[in-house]
Formats: sequence, C-alpha cells, structure tokens
Amino acid sequence: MRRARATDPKWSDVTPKEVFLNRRQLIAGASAVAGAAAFGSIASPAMAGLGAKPSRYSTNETPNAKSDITSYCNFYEFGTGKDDPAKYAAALTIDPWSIQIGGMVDKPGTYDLDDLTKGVSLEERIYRFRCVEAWSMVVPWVGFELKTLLDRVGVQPSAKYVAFETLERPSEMRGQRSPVLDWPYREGLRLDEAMHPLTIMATGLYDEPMPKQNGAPIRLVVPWKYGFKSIKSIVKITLTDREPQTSWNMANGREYGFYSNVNPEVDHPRWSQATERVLGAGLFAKRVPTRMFNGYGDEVAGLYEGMDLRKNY
Ligand SMILES: Nc1nc2c(c(=O)[nH]1)N[C@H]1C(S)=C(S)[C@@H](COP(=O)(O)O)O[C@H]1N2
Ligand SMILES: [Mo]
Repeated sequence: MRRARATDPKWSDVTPKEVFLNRRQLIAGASAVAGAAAFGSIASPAMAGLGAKPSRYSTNETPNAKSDITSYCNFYEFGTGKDDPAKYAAALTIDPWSIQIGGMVDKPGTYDLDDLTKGVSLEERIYRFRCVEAWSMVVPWVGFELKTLLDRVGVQPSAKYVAFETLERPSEMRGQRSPVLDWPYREGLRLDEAMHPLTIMATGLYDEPMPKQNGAPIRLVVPWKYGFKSIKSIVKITLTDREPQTSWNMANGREYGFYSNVNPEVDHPRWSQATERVLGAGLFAKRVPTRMFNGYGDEVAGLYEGMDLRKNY
C-alpha cells in the first residue's frame, strides 16, 4: 500500500476531537452556544456548519483526522491507488445530481437530490469503518437514515432487497476507462438491513459537504459491514424481491459475499480478518482485534439469527 500524502492540513485535521469541539464553538459564536444549550450538552461540531444533530448511535472513539479520511480512499472509479481519488475526483460534477428510484415503490421517479432531502434533518454519526483489506478508521459522517428516504417513496410489501448503483461517467471518472470492475459499481442490502437505524445515507463528513473522493454528493454507510458495501456517489436505487448483484461479488464471489458483515472468525481466503490496522498518525501504527459486526453486534446481531454466517459471508 502506498503512503498517503499529508497536504496542507488545517487545524481541524491535527486537533483532537475535544479541542476541535471547543474551537468550533468559539468560531461559531453565540448561535452555536445557544443551540448547544437547547440540546443540554456540548455543541456538536456539526451544529456550526451543516446543522447536524448529535446521535446516540455515535461512538465516543476519537475520529480520524480529516486529512486521513480524505487522502486514503478506495474509489475505483478514479483509480485503484489509495491516493487516486484525492487526486482525480475533483473532475466529478455533483451539481445537478439526481437519483432514479424505482422497482417496488409507490412513487418511482427521478428525484433531484435537493428535493429528495428537503426537510430531512441531518445527524452526525461517528462510526467505526472497517475495510475488507483489514484497515479501519473512525469517521464523523453527516447524514440521515436510509429508512427516511425509503419511507418517502413508499416501499411496497413485495420488496425484499434494495439495490444501489454509482454514477457511470467515464469522461469524469477516469478509472472507469479501465475494466477493473464491471461498471457501474453496484451494491445491495436486504430490506431489513436497509431499514436499520444504523444504515445511513451520508452527505457530509466533519461538518462539511461530502468530499468528492469520499462519495459526493451522497453515499451509503453501513458500519457493521466491510467498507465496500458503503457505495459512493449513488444515482440509482431499486427495490426488488431478488438478491441484487453486487460488484465485488460479481468480480470474485469466493472472496466477497453478499452479506460481508465484519466477522473476525471468517477469514478472507488470502488474509486473516481477526485483526485490523487502525489508520492514524504514522499510518497503521496500531493493530487491534476486529470485533464481530465491527462492534455493532448489540444492534444488528438479531438480523442474522438462525443464519450460518460462514455460508452467508
Ligand atoms: N462507487 C464506489 N463505492 C465504493 C468504492 C468504490 O470503489 N466505488 N470502494 C468501497 C470501499 S472498498 C471502501 S473501503 C469504501 C471507502 O470509503 P472512503 O474512501 O470514504 O473511506 O468505499 C466503498 N465504496
Ligand atoms: Mo474496502
């Protein structure tokens, strides 16, 4: 793996979370302080910018620096190198942006992103994020529950799965000019996974609109699954009664299953999943045990009751 380049970090990139919070409060001034009082707690950094509310689903682990999160990325549409997305995603046009929603829904259509998210309140969700490549970080996402969006379009009783697709636009996504994957990037969830309160559509991180390399303007985040399930730059959502095809499963079904729940007991055919390297200062300084469902077992284990998680990897 290549080493990410530290490009001109801002104070928020190098400041521990607590200091970050205080600095944001000072900068935001009276209005954020008033907002904080209304919540009866310290201000979330998000209150100053995107207006996101803190969430009980957030971990209190310290988020990675923004420079880590935005410089070490997987986004094969822009190349397979970890630093390719930060270099090349600037070419992506994200305004206007629409999402085509169809299949087993009451209100199918092509929705402008602004219309789709109008009146939806944003939350800050600080989640652990574990890539199948056995590295991890902690990311302060901003977004809303996928359920909110699905409820808006009306899921029909026959629907059992949700399929997602990323934009296909090789003129702007230079990685799509190579057949590394069968474009567009595709992912999917079972409907109960999609409706789970931990599953979010993220439109920002660190209190700012989503950086292009992290999946602007809107991406999925499913914190108990390997990172590749969290599909970026979504343009299509389809409700279906069949398990959808997913890019990594299509590319190598033996190595990447549909479920891809984080599981320290089921190794990748080519490496162990028992531990992970925590991305941080001096990249990958720490190796820690990987937790079942990435530590979200209390919330999600029930979804898989009675299932053989070795077979359904
Ligand atoms: N469209 C698309 N979505 C994607 C990917 C990708 O290559 N293309 N990579 C996945 C993988 S493997 C990971 S680990 C995460 C990385 O998200 P991050 O770069 O924001 O950390 O995005 C996932 N979503
Ligand atoms: Mo990943």
